[in-house]
Amino acid sequence: MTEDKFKRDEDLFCPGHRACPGCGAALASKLVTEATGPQTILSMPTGCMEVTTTPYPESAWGVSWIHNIFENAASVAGGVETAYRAFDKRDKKGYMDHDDVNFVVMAGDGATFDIGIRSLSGMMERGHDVLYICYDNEAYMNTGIQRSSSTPIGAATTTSPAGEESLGEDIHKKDMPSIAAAHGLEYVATASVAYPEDFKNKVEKALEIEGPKYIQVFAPCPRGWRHDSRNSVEIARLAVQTGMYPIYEMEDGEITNVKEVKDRKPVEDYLKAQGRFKHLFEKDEGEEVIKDLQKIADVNAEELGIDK
Ligand SMILES: Cc1ncc(C[n+]2csc(CCOP(=O)(O)OP(=O)(O)O)c2C)c(N)n1
Ligand SMILES: [Mg+2]
Repeated sequence: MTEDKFKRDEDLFCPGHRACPGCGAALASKLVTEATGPQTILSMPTGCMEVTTTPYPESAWGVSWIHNIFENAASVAGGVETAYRAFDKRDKKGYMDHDDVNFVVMAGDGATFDIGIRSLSGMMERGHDVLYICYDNEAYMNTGIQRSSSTPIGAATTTSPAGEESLGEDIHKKDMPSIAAAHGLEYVATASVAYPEDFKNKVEKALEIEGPKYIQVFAPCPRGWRHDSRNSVEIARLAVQTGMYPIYEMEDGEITNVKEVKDRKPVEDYLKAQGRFKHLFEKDEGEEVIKDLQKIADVNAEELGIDK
């Protein structure tokens, strides 16, 4: 591409990638690069965002981008960050100052909650100056919609299918932001692609802080959640408006900011919009699961003070 067609400062996540229409993770990626700017080294493990944005020899990324295996995205980012510290102490000809570079991980929920949690924990414990962003589409989408420990109860996936014996996933979603906060992080936040400015502000705020930071962004997957691709943002908004996916900030372990909701909607509005919860409305036993999910939203609302 010629220089004038490829304006690095403006388009750091470029069109032409292979993500599905309505992909929440692709939208999240674009928002991340808008917030980080070009002086960023992004570490990304395997997952939908990796396979759809970097088919060899192409890349949709205008920031420095490192692919690594599932298990070690956080270790790689921590290693790069440490290398920049070392460069600062020596002749750093040709390298930017450590303080001028953003060290970022972007990884799916499977990579974060399950397979990469050890390296994430180590990176946070060692105190690397790394912002870890999990794009949460609540399953292993790239390999065919298998459940992860982020999948909410009641959701049908290929490994938690709904059928005669099953009502979909039966284990509660792991509270990953609290696990991150328990490492003593100064900044942990949840966000949603339905509130892009809020998300970008959180990324910018996190990057101002020295040390490890964790942001989890809700990213609908039309293919995996079985909804029309045009409804991704609306479904993400409903997740917040029902209390199913609260968005908040935690500073030094304390909740300091919550997106409040006026006239919180029933979770049914959110569930009905997605095929992955369809069986809950077709089987009598589904009613109990819907009640459980409503309870999760109510507890979120009470504990976080969501209701306006
Ligand atoms: C150690 C290891 N196990 C399994 C796989 C196969 N694999 C590749 S991508 C993927 C799914 C990733 O899920 P997630 O991190 O949630 O990202 P998403 O695909 O949903 O974007 C899996 C299981 C792998 N590459 N490496
Ligand atoms: Mg996923």
